Amino acid sequence: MSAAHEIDLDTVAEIVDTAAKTATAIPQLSETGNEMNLEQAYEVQRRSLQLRIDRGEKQVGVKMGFTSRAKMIQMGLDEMIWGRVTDKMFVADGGEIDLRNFVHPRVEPEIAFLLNKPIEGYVSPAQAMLSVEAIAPALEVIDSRYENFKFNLEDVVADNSSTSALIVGPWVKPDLDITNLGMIMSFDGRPVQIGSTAAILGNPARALVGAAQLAADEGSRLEAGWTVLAGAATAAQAIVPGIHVRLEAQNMGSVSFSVK
Ligand code: OOG
Ligand code: MG
Repeated sequence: MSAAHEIDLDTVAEIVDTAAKTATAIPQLSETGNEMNLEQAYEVQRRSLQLRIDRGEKQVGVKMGFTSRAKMIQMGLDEMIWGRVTDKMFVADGGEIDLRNFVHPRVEPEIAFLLNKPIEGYVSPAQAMLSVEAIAPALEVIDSRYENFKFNLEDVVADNSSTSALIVGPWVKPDLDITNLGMIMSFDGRPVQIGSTAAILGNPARALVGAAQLAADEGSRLEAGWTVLAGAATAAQAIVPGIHVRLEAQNMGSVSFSVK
């Protein structure tokens, strides 16, 4: 029997929640006596979401992680994961983020789906797209609460998969081919990551399918009105004070924010 059975999941949920709330780095759970299995890690994620809900936040979506080779290689993990997105995590397009609210944030070029119908169970990419009202270029600011941005799969899942902030650009109708659209992420006008939506599982609609699958696995579903982030098309890039971050996505438009 593993030590995992003796872990108090409520205590662990409070540890990760407090770290996020106070922007304070913590040692990896797996190295400080809180080694969990994946199921327990997701339970911690759900309980820490509940702590946010208790403070008045509302779940309005989910984000997928490790849906591209670039991200898998950067973090040394290769299993698709998800995190929960609340209303408080949204930053307006063209807005500003304050680095004091983060531990060591990085930004990623993504695309977002807006659902107008629930997605339930195991569906095909084409079926999943029938519930999509609109798509948009999006920037995700991830911020691991673990020291040195280092974690194993269970650690990162317990930490809500590093979910921290997101900036969603203009919504457009999902009637364009999204399987191979160029993406250029720039800092102060200089490209720092260049990629394609093809890097996201060969078709970002598959990330939506993956999200529906993870929901089905826990007996839930993706809800109408939710925003779903497909996962980064490239490696994440550390952000520093004073820069302007912009993502230009082919045929979709652009989205940007500044760093204070
Ligand atoms: C985990 C979150 C990964 C993505 O887009 O792949 C993610 C991390 O790398 O900290 O958001
Ligand atoms: Mg991401």
